[in-house]
Amino acid sequence: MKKKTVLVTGGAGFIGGHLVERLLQNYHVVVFDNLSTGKRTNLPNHPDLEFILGDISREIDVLTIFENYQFSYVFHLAAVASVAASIEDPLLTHQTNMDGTIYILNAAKKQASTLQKFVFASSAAVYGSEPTLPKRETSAIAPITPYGIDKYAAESYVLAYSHLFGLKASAARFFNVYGPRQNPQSPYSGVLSILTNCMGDEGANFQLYGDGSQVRDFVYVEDVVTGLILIAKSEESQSEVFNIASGERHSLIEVIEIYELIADKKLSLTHHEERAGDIHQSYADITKIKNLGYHASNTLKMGLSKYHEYNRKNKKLGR
Ligand code: NAD
Ligand code: UD2
Repeated sequence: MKKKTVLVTGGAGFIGGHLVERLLQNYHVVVFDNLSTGKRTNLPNHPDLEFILGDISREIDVLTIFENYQFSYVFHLAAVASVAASIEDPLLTHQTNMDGTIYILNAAKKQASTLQKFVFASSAAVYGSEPTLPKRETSAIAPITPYGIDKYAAESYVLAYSHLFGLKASAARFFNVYGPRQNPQSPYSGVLSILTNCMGDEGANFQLYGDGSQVRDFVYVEDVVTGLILIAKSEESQSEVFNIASGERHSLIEVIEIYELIADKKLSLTHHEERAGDIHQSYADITKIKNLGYHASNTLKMGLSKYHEYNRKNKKLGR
């Protein structure tokens, strides 16, 4: 039987690459990516994988891909994923994160009768610094960066297209995602990618901003993939938005203690002023996605062990 075709925009990125790997078990996958932050090496060589180099902020690129394929599912992950970049250049970010999303929605709308689900990658950044915890999907929306503003606008568009044009669509708000192939190069990279790098490097020093009491809900990338596929397959998810997180909460100090046990190493760290605008606590209520059958299979300890092991092996291979 012919396999169904799935589109993953941003499929060559950190999260996209993991999603594509899982989807290839059952589907023909088309990745659409401009490789601005993504890499071909994030993707496997597989007979059911097609890579298309293109830019979602160019309408012609988007129209062409939807003219050439009939998709059963669309996972829209392509974005300028860095908050710092969105602050530096809000307009350029907006062209990808907002305009690009509308181009994709307009094209997907024409396939609404056969498209089984359009899933949009949103972010916990939509909740901003409003302090009520845990964050539920019904919590106040108060984005404080161009990135968060565009994510909320884009997810609202996705749900509006569902109501207006019968597009079967849902959105997922990821909390702090971590795991193999996350890029640790920028000071604004996810803290666990930086920490993992430090744990695997003898001379490295970790810079701790604030006193380490800040709390986050770190979710392992494989669990994000599980959540995305569950949302795609579920009928109840239509026109709804879901938090994807682990449901665990840890302070940075706790995370460091857990990591030191896993790596059997004392971390060298220096203390620095708390970052301006840093949110003290962020964690999710995941009841809504649990009601679809989700559970995070990886505790923080399990996820960090896998990530550390992956890094160790790659270092040995000189990658
Ligand atoms: P990433 O930067 O690794 O992936 C984004 C991908 O989109 C890259 O492959 C990049 O090349 C591609 N891309 C960017 N602009 C494009 C354009 N104009 N046209 C085509 N492709 C383009 O980031 P990630 O962490 O894998 O994030 C994936 C999605 O998840 C993003 O939408 C991001 O906003 C969202 N998200 C990530 C996190 C996290 O913790 N990593 C948290 C919340 C939400
Ligand atoms: C996350 C997102 C950010 C934005 C924000 C919205 C990531 C990588 N960042 O920021 O884009 O959506 O949520 O709330 O997903 N830290 C250190 N040392 C380091 C790096 C970080 O102490 O070298 C601290 C940092 O000050 C913060 C915590 O670790 O208190 C987590 O930092 P982060 O950048 O991984 O994630 P976060 O939640 O601040």
